Amino acid sequence: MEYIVYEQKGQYAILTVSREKALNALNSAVLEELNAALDGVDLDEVRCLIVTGAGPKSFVAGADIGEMSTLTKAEGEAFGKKGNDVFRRLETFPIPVIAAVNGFALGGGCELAMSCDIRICSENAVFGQPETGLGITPGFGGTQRLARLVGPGMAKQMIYTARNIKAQEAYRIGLVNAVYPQEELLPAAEKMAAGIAKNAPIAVRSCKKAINGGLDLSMDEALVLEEKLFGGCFETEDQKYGMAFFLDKNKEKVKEPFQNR
Ligand code: DAK
Repeated sequence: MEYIVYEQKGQYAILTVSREKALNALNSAVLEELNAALDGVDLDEVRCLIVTGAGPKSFVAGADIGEMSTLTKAEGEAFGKKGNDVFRRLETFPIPVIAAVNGFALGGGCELAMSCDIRICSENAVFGQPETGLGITPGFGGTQRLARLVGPGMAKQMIYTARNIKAQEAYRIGLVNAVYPQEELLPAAEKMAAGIAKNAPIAVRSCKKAINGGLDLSMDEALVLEEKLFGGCFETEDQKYGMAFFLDKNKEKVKEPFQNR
């Protein structure tokens, strides 16, 4: 692959958008490679995925403005669909995805981060949806995911004004969970990924399904969804082992890793 670097590190993996000379902007090739990289994730082994950008300056500075500038209406829709499909795939990917936002996350970059389950960022990170300043709407889910994450009032302000916000403001409005010095960002993401990977994988995946699925349902329907996913855990060996370990009074015993079964 030319624009995506994928590295598996035991039970988690790091996917890096690597088109540094264009601040990792998303052209069609990057989007296609991102999709192909997701095809290649070994879901039997990998329990958490980190998405980041190459270099110290930018996570992803948006969709490629050069490529977009000459699109027709039909081509614009096709480009939007290509991005939406891969971002939706990431959002519904079976395992948790952490965005380690290491700099600019503008337009499609902010939308990529919002498609991940969890966002953390570096102190130099900048978030924004500058599309209205370019004569377009956000096209990779920004109008929908930003409103769900930070509330409609703040999302509308950011989108209508096309004003960028810095890391601390992103933290204040709940767009990111934590802010780190640049050099501590990836280690923090890896520590979080390893912590997630230690927990029972089927339970973690079920939690992702329950949270994501439940947000689109009424509370009554969402609780039924949770009950079903909760019930399903009792057919797993990991549940039997996890609870038996807790109940075992032998304090010397060391907890075995969960088996994903
Ligand atoms: N696209 C293409 N190239 C980009 C880019 C981008 N989004 N962002 C940066 N680059 C390139 C620059 O052109 C420059 O290339 P060279 O001139 O060196 O060849 C290189 O990266 C370095 O950028 P700068 O020289 O500008 O670096 P600075 O530090 O001065 O500025 C910046 C950094 C991030 C503030 C600035 O580059 C910037 O403002 N970039 C554009 C940010 C932006 O507006 N992003 C949002 C793009 S709009 C849709 C589908 C998708 C979308 C919308 C609709 N539908 C189908 C409906 C998505 C839209 C977007 O993402």
